[in-house]
Amino acid sequence: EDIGVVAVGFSGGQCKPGVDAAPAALIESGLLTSLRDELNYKLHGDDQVHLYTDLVPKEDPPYRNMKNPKAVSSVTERIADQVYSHSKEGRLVLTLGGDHSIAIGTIAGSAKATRERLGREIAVIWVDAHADINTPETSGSGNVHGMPVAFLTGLAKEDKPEYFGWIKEEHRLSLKKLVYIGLRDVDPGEKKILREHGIKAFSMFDIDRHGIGRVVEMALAHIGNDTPIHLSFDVDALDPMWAPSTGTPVRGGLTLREGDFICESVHQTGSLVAVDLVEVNPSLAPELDHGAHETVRAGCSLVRCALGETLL
Ligand code: DIR
Ligand code: MN
Ligand code: MN
Ligand code: MN
Repeated sequence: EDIGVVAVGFSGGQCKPGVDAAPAALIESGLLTSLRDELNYKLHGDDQVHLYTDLVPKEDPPYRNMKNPKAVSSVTERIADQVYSHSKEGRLVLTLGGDHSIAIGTIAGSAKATRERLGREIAVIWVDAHADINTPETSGSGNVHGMPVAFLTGLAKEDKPEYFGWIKEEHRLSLKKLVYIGLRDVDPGEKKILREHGIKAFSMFDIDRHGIGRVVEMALAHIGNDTPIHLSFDVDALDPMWAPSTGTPVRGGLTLREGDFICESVHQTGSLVAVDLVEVNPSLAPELDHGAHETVRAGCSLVRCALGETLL
């Protein structure tokens, strides 16, 4: 089986440096070689990490309250092309972030390719402590990593191409085909959006109540059988006990085993078309013994599970 790898060293969707170093750390710890040698995947694309420095302008003042708007827009537009090219060839696309703003590019690219290749709309399983569905207007922080879902679903729109106006209908995701798992830190404006649009979301409360097995079953049932799935996994969905080195850790999260189970279950559907792993920041939580190393290890585990390594 063929995998397209996109290694994205980009941190402009939020304010903490270091998340750009994650792809190199994941690759150095042997993630890609194990996919190649143990799972016998044929890898295409990068072992080299893209830094997209040519796309980051010198002047990039806020626009509609967004920070680094031009940089994030042009980097995600480029990522959309990279993911599209792999996906159009029928490869499963693995993107190693970077902050979660990069999902604007990965999902735009896989949505477009899947429409063209299979004539199908993709579904997205968004695993995260956060909903990342702020519009530029509801966002308190101005960080675009808190807005990708709004742009991808058309809740946020913009005409100017240099400010995400490049996102067209073929790049978008239907609100009905979106499902969240792991939420526990959702802004008031985001809660209103989730409620008003009836978006399917399984919070930590739901996981405590029903167990992870039942929650994943319900999430997959919502998506429907035989729908191409894009899994976007923010490592901060895991409890900081397992993934301390991330920009916005929130206590009370998934165990590593619960995260792995989500990934294994999605692999088992046979419908996976793309996986993102984002928000690993090896420069954070240095006060914790082996914090960065453990977080990288957790990230590798999630990806391996999504690609079927742990299933018999
Ligand atoms: C917050 C935090 N909702 C924001 N979002 C984060 O900035 O919009 N997403 N940390 O991962
Ligand atoms: Mn996120
Ligand atoms: Mn998050
Ligand atoms: Mn398999």
